[in-house]
Amino acid sequence: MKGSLTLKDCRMASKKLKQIAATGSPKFLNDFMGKTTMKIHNPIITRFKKNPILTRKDVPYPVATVHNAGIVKHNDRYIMLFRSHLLNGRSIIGRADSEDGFSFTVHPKPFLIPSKDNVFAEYEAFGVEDLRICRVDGEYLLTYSAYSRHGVRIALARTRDFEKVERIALITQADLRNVVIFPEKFGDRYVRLDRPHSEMSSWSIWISYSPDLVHWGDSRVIMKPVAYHWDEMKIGPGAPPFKTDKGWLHIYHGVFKTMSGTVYRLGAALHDLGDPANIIGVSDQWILQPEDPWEVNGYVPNVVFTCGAVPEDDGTVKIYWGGADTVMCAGTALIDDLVSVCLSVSRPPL
Ligand code: BMA
Repeated sequence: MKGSLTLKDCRMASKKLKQIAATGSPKFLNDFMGKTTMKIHNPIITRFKKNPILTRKDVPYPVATVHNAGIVKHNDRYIMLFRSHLLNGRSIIGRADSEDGFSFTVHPKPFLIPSKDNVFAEYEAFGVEDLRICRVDGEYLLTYSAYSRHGVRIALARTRDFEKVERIALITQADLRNVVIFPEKFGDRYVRLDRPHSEMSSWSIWISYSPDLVHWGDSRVIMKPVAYHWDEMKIGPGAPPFKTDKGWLHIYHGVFKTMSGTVYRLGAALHDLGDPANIIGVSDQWILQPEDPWEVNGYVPNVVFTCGAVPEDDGTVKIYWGGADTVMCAGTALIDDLVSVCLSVSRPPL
């Protein structure tokens, strides 16, 4: 298989590891892996020097946390819709805006709180969480977790201007989370990645299709955790996928269980441009793990969790993540590096 290691690779890796131990990290990842002609920078994601970019102190109403934000560039401004725990432990969504993608100002009032109307009131009663923003057909589709005594479902809303928000439908049953919608239709259908819960199988990434955004089906599993691997406990969709020359790039999260709790990290997968159910490469290694103090310690320790990334015209992508379910952080990566790590340092999707 493309990207699998031979005995020679392992010997070379062992030699390189000794060199690294003696001299520090290599500048390029594949100096270590020895797998591609294209160089992949190490680290792949460069953290913004002034992380965290947003904390509860920046919010003009009382909240315990600021994390797991969806982000888009709208009319040359970055709009961040972030999750906050209220002081009763339930979550709402706030809005912050930025000119440069790093320095954000929070709006005086929350963006989305649990609905008081019709069916949404019943299913959002315990809070709204982890919103993703997916731009499709010139409007923004918002997918978020709706919590209630019945479990967790995904609600879908739409906006054109981030002022007026219209709830469309609850688009899953319980229990399912982390829905991201592709920015384009395939044939005449919308496509989403989602993550059902299961007692029999480790939680995996699925794909589903819809003619109208409300009714979804033809679901099937396309990516699973790998045993004794950084994502062995569960994986889930992260940021809505974005288009590259080589495929749709999806940054997802993977979880590993340790003796002192779980570790949430980020990984990357590349989906076929014409058929997103076909995954053409998954990075064998994580692309980001908790390292900064505000990622290692906080409301939930050892978590980096993404709901949004903004690809730029200069070949970079800004990636945003919640640190320890407490603060928002940002970093940048070369899109080519993310594509290369999926294709050249890869593991099977299933
Ligand atoms: C997941 C979700 C995320 C959270 C993560 C780590 O199950 O609840 O919102 O960031 O756990 O606590």
